Order: sequence, then C-alpha cells, then structure tokens
Amino acid sequence: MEKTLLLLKPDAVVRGVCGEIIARFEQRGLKPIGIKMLQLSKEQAEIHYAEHQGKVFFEELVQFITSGPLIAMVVCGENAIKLTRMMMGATNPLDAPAGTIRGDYATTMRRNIIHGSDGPTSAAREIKIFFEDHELFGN
Ligand code: D4T
Repeated sequence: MEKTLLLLKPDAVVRGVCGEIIARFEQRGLKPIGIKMLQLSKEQAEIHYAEHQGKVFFEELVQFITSGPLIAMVVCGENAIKLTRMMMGATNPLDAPAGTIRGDYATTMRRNIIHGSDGPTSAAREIKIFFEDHELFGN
C-alpha cells in the first residue's frame, strides 16, 4: 500500500468542484485517510514548492497557492502515486486528455486545479508538511 499527498488547489475550492474530484479517487478505489481545509502561509508554500525556488514561475506559483483555502488530502492504495498522477493528467492542462482531472477541469498551467506527489520520496516529504501522524487514519 502506498500513500500520496493531493492538494485541491484554491481554484478547485472557488469553483466548487472538490467533491467531484474526491469522488473520482474514491470510485477508483483509493482510500482517503486524512482530509483538511487550510490556507497556506507564504513560508509553507515556499517549503512545499522548494524544488521550484528560483524558477521564473515561482513567485506566481506561491502567490496562487496561498490566495485562498485549499483541501489537502492523503489517499492510500496500491500504486497510489502512479494512479493519482495518471488520473490528474499532464501538468499543462493543454496536454491533459479529456477524462483526466486536469483535462476535464483546467485550462492553464498556473491554475491546474490539483497537485499530487510525484514519487515516494516527495510523497513522504509532502505528507509531513500537511499532516501530523495522528491526523491520518487507518495507518
Ligand atoms: P503540481 O506540483 O502542481 O502537482 O504540478 P506537477 O507536479 O504536475 O508539476 P510541477 O511540479 O512541474 O509544477 C508545479 C506547479 O508549477 C506550475 N508551473 C509549472 C507553472 O506555472 N509554470 C511552469 O512552467 C511549470 C513547469 C504548475 C504546477
């Protein structure tokens, strides 16, 4: 069993599509074991996106992810990381086919509706940023 961190970004909350997106993961067989709504501080966003520090899009990325509340969740299941990445579609929604989350809900790279950890190391690191051990259930 694998765990991964998903963020339903502020655009998903504003547009009221979080429930639909969470339902997709449940339908696929991934089990949510922790969910919370929060607004990231600039410092937390910079830690979460540390790998992008210094890139041209970094400032706008931090500005957007801190612009309003988001929903953070940890889902658990076999091959959860690969499965969630496939379900999300490409980072650039223009390259995400219909049927994927970004392909169905997003149009721009900046507002691409969802984040998912891209590997076991980043999943472990990112889960710790958003959740304490006692906030995860069925561990
Ligand atoms: P996230 O992290 O949001 O799940 O996206 P990905 O894992 O799919 O993609 P990423 O880390 O490469 O990008 C993080 C975040 O930055 C935005 N972005 C990215 C951007 O605004 N311009 C760019 O050129 C890139 C590469 C979109 C997602």
